[in-house]
Amino acid sequence: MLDIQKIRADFPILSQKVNGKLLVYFDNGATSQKPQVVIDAIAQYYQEINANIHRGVHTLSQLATDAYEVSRGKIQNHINAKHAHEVIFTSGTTHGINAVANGFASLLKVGDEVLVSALEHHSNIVPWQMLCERTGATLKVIPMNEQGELIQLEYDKLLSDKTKIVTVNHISNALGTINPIKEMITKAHQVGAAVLIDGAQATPHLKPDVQDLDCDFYVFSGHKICGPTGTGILYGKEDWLRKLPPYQGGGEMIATVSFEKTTYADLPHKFEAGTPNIAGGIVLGTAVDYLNGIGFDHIAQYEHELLTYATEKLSAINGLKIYGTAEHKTSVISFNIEGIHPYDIGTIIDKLGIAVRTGHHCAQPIMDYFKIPGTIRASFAFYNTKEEIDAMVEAVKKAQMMLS
Ligand code: C6P
Repeated sequence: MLDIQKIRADFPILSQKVNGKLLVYFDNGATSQKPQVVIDAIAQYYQEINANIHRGVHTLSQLATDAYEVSRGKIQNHINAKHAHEVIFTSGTTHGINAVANGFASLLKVGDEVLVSALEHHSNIVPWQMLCERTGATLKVIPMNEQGELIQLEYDKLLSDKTKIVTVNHISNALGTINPIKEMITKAHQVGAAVLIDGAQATPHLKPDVQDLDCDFYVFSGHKICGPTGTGILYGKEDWLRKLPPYQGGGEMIATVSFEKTTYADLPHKFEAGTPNIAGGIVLGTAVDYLNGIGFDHIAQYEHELLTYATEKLSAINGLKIYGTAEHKTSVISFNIEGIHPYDIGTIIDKLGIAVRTGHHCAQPIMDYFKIPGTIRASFAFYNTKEEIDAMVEAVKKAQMMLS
């Protein structure tokens, strides 16, 4: 059992008033709030050990380097990567996907196929479209059904020896669907394709085990797991990271440089050009420690309760339709109210202190599938409560009355 009031006290922003009302923060899919321990760790880094890393022999530089590498080790343990050098610090999920897509440009040719899913965020569509434009490879799409589940029979049909990489999210940001990625990875490997998993929406809710999943790449963002913005992780199997060329050139990613030839540094530095977000990388380790202190089993169980409660309460509102009713779902509810634009509901409930996301959620193909401009998305975290859900339901009813 989680002590929610104790957990809420860790998050100073949650006791704040917005528009004169106590904040109800249901936009966790966009970014999570930060516990005091994370906020303090950022200040502590700048107050005590701020220096550039991997560069100086002086004490502060060594302290900062050590803290950065300790954090890499924490992430390695957290996702169960075999080696610390398979964990690359990035600025976020988008950066990680672009690094891999860019690397595949050297491997693809006309006739090859890249498989994405109908449930992807734009960050896991556009880099692959750009890759296909560059190489002449073809982008194919695994379709979804009305519940927001990927149609596995269609996936089976799309896989062939032409498929070079399958790239799919672990959990959909717009609908909350949890995809059966383990089975999908096994099938992709049977035709010799690599697999990238976009874990941006999964990592706030579960602890991925990259060795058990056997994925080739797993990417996620630090800011969605209580860490700072501008942080993220690209996990890649050692063989793949060795095979792919670096994404960016610059300081720290080299072994030797002359005007005739440059040789690259070993992993992970080959993919970490330039001065990174040092404080962010270190504090991402603090955030992961914080979440593991609460425990992902507890988080998953409690968030499932919130999802069930909110689904029941919202479904009782006349004219309300929920999009995304997959059997396996995380704590995200996308909905609309008949005859009312999602922005109008979002704007009114914001005045009542309720923060939700409205719009296409950077997943326009999903909105096109349902023939809607967007949805209202409430995404819950372990620090949310049933009382907050009640407040949202009342606010939505009020907005509906005002707008109809
Ligand atoms: N989704 C949302 O409100 P970045 O911006 O790089 O940290 O994450 C991009 C991204 C990639 N994949 C998925 C599945 C995502 O959900 C996101 C970010 C936020 O849904 C902001 S658009």
